[in-house]
Amino acid sequence: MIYNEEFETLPREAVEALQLKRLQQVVSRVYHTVGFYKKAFDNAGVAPEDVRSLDDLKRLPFTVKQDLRDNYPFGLFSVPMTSIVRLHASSGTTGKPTVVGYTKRDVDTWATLMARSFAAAGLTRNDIIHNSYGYGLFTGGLGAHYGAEKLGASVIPMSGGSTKKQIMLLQDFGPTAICCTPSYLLFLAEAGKEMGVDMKALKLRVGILGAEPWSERMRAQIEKELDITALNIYGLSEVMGPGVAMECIEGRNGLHIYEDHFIAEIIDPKTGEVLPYGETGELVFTTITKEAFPLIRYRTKDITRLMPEVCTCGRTFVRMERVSGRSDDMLIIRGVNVFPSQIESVIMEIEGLEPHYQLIVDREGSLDTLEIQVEVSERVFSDEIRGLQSLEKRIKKDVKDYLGVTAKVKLVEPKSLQRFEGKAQRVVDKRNI
Ligand code: DLL
Repeated sequence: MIYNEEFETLPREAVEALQLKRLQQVVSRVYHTVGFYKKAFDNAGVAPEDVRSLDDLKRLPFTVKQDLRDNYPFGLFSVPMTSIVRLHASSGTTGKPTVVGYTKRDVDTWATLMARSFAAAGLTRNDIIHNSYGYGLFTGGLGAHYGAEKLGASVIPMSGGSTKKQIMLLQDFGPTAICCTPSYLLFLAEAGKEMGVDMKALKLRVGILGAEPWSERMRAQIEKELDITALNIYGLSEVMGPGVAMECIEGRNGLHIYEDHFIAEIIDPKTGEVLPYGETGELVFTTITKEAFPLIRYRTKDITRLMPEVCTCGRTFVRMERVSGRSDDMLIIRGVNVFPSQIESVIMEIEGLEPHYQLIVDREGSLDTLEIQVEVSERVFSDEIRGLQSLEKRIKKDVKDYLGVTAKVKLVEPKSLQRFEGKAQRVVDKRNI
């Protein structure tokens, strides 16, 4: 079923006409309401009136995560706080998170796009949706929740964690769909098996999986272990949350971008030049209907390509290929976004540690692991073992408290980690996704 048939099957010319109209409105609005954009446009020598065609979008400057950080927490909002009904946040590159806000209408648009996404997965009001995305500042939980309710389905607001309870509810409540990260679903499949549960016999029919990179290989494994259809959902907090793009059950090849709300471009991450359809590069989004927190040409750092070919499902929105990587060093560990620079900030706050560290990321079974190896100072090294142990504990605790990830910590001798002449290679990612 197509949830918003009127919009989702618009002829291309109509999509583009709608995009242009909405783009012109948003550009004019941000110019007049957000100091940051006025300055950025003025510096680039463009005015809102210069946007006469969609092609003129490329004259506008990019927005990057650092801009969000510089305007922390609410500096890029385009409405007064009295109009904001919801805040979410995700990882920034260092200490502070990136904060996003929504008006009532924004929350409703988001719910609609999530309802569209569920419908694209073949779900209706007759379905029971088990939602294991985390509820809280992360957009996954509440985003999927509101969409499921909008669709009229029954939603189980399970959130993450409590594996045994998850398995119990999957058996007892008989949900027909599950929302979580692909790696967590594999983990649940393993855990269920260990508990003696026949995971293939559950009523689950479909998984709406995203928030981290995954592969066709993982899809095949998930489908085999659980006997379901595994579909890919994409989104990012800055742009909205989950439901920016979604794979349809008919095509299962690329994710339809909701182009009546977002304009997507692919750029060369080195030069910023816009690349034609089909070429691989960094995905850039402009939001054209958001009220609270519109974004102009936001660089996602996600690497993909756009596929304009018409899909068998009847939707006319362009598809993006599954994200193949990032153009920055952000890691996603068990669904939590982490920048090496954030770990560095935590380490640098702790006395007795040297600024030499390495992050080893791996996957044990279906779960990501992170090991932080860090050099201690000569003084600490010659200390007694108890001192070293409490230092390890402290790092582990701070990383968990500030960044929300559990890490193994290994203190190593001074000068034992590799040194680099150019850019330091801090991360060794051994995951074979
Ligand atoms: O992860 C929103 C979301 C929640 C999407 C639930 C899908 C499902 P952030 O925490 O801001 O938001 O992280 C956004 O996660 O830039 C990508 O790098 C990555 N990501 C999200 N979905 C996918 C996906 C949510 N399907 C960042 N495939 C994005 C690959 C994904 N990477």
